[in-house]
Amino acid sequence: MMERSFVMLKPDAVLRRLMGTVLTRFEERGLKLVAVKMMNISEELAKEHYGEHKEKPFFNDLVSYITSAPVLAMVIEGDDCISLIRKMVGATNPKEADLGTIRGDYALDTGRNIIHASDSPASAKREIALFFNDSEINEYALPDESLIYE
Ligand code: IDP
Repeated sequence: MMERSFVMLKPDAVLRRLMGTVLTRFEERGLKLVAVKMMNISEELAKEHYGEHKEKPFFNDLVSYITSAPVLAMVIEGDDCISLIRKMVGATNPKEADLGTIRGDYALDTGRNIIHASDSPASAKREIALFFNDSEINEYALPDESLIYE
């Protein structure tokens, strides 16, 4: 089923010049980027986005980290792409992430794990609406879709 996921390269990915490398992985896999923007997240948006963790001991550090420099927020479209992108991203703790995953290849610490990706269709819907207006999401066809999909 065609899905959209919310993906965000966190400040460490931006500052470490990993944006191109990570975007290339999604593009080479055959996924379609339908919205991308660099932005500074306000404290309010950070707290809303990570609301489910507000009682956790790492919450304040997480909000500081995510607001410390720009992020690259995006919407990615593809067949069953929410779970597929989570697989590509790897485990939350990069030391436990498989090699070949984004976190497993480029990160070491849970608190600096370079990327966020929606974990379910409900989260994707909520997160896309938090970061993007409908008018910022681009609908277009890729010319090689018949090569990517059966
Ligand atoms: P996820 O990003 O793999 O979905 P979540 O459990 O939803 O993982 O946690 C959200 C984010 O909060 C993580 O990506 C990481 O940046 C941060 N985080 C989670 N657990 C810890 C922790 O124990 N210490 C520091 N940061 C954490």
